[in-house]
Amino acid sequence: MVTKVLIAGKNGMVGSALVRLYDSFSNFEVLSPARGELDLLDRNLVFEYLSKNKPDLVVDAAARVGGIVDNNSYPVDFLSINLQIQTNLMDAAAKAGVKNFVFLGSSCIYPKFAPQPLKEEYLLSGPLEETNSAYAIAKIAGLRLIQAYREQYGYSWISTMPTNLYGPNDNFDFNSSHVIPGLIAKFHKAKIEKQNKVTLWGTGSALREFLHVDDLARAIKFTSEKYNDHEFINIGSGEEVSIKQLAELVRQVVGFEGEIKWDSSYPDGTPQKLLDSSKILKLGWKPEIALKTGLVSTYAWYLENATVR
Ligand code: GFB
Repeated sequence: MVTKVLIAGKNGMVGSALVRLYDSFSNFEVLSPARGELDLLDRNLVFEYLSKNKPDLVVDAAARVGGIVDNNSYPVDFLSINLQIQTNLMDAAAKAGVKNFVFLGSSCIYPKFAPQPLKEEYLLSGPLEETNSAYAIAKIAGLRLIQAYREQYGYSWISTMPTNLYGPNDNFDFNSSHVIPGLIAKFHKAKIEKQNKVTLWGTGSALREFLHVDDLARAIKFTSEKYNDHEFINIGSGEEVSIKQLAELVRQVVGFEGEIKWDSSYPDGTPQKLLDSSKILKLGWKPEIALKTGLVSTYAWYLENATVR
């Protein structure tokens, strides 16, 4: 029996990893419309597409995402666009009778000072991190809408809560990217231009957990088949580093030999956001790509594919 899976957001880092994974299984038919074919902000089009194609599973990997400075600069985009995309997809999927739906949260939506490691029940237990509160509220609304569809219509739809992600097909733009692609691009430019220093944001003391996007794709397929609960489920690697340690790792991988400076006029954001992933680990999933290995392969992808500045 072939399962039809719709991957929304196929050109993004998560969406493209999901397409890579599901394409490798002969018992899945992958629908991965690009924005030109299915504009997720056009509610009527989304309803038409879902009722015409009737997928068995929808994974919403489409969102307006970005690093700390991007979030801080465009709160309207992060709130309005994400609310529209997720609501259009879920409402259209419900109308089309889609059996399974996986929504993605993000570890940055936990309270700024919640106890670590973060358990699922800590969500909404305290004030949000200001730099990305618009994105957080949009994502929290999406988690709640999944639960509402379970309560009101009995759907077995679920939400996952990934930690900070990195990998191929990420956004490597200096200003709008997340930290790993940002550092890869900055160290690489400094290396080829023989600069003697690179200035990074904040103090470097923030702690972050990182998961390779191919590990996340496997976790999403795993939970869509093995997990069916009202509560969302954390997906983390358990591998945590300070941004200073990360900068050292990326510097070695890229081969930059100059100095690293820190500009504390930029925000550090949440001091720490390590997930407690014991629930998914108990179910039998585990991460397979160690950070150093993932950094090496991501830099190789960058050299092959990303337009080098
Ligand atoms: O990955 P990042 O932008 O987002 O920043 P968050 C992580 C940490 O790296 C922060 C520091 O403490 C940054 O100050 N950093 C140092 C840098 N140099 C750089 C640099 O050149 N670029 C970037 N981007 N950071 C995001 C949320 O928070 O987490 C998003 O804003 C999203 O909404 C994401 O959910 C997962 O990890 O701080």
